[in-house]
Amino acid sequence: MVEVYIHDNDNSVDFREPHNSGKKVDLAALDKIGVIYKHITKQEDVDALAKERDYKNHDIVNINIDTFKGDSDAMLNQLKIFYQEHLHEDEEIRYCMDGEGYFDVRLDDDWVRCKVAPGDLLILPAGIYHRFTLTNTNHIKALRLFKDEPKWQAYNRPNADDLPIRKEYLSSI
Ligand code: KMT
Ligand code: NI
Repeated sequence: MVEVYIHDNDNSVDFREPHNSGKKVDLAALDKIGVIYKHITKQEDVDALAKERDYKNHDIVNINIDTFKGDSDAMLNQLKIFYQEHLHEDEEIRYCMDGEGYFDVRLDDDWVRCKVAPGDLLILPAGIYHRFTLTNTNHIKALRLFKDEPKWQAYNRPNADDLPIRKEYLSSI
């Protein structure tokens, strides 16, 4: 089951550590910023949700040291990219199948950290600033659902502040 809390913003510690400030965040607060959480155990229920929301594509990613052929520098470099604060122009769904990970979503000056485990599913609205990292177990297998073709284009903060999708998001919450 997902654990949600405010990140402690202590950047002297590896970003894969919990960074739990001790301030809990409830699912209603996530909902307020447009993030929907569900716990789903059956793949067919994930498929049904994807269909209902008109998703057309998906992929499965395995992120662990083997993905990078044992090259921990290469893994760290990729993790640093995932960890840059950014947004996308499409809503996206992430479903944890195995392992665990942290999805951080922006709430004003704070990061809300969502620790996902198998069965946890997050719907991130278009235009929300977010970032991702593995936990210190260094392994996740996740299903990524895309509305259309995967739009990997990531717009980093603060450059993305002026995008129409950012303004739409802000006026939606
Ligand atoms: C994202 O949107 O940041 C990602 O797809 C990261 C990997 S999903 C576990
Ligand atoms: Ni992203």
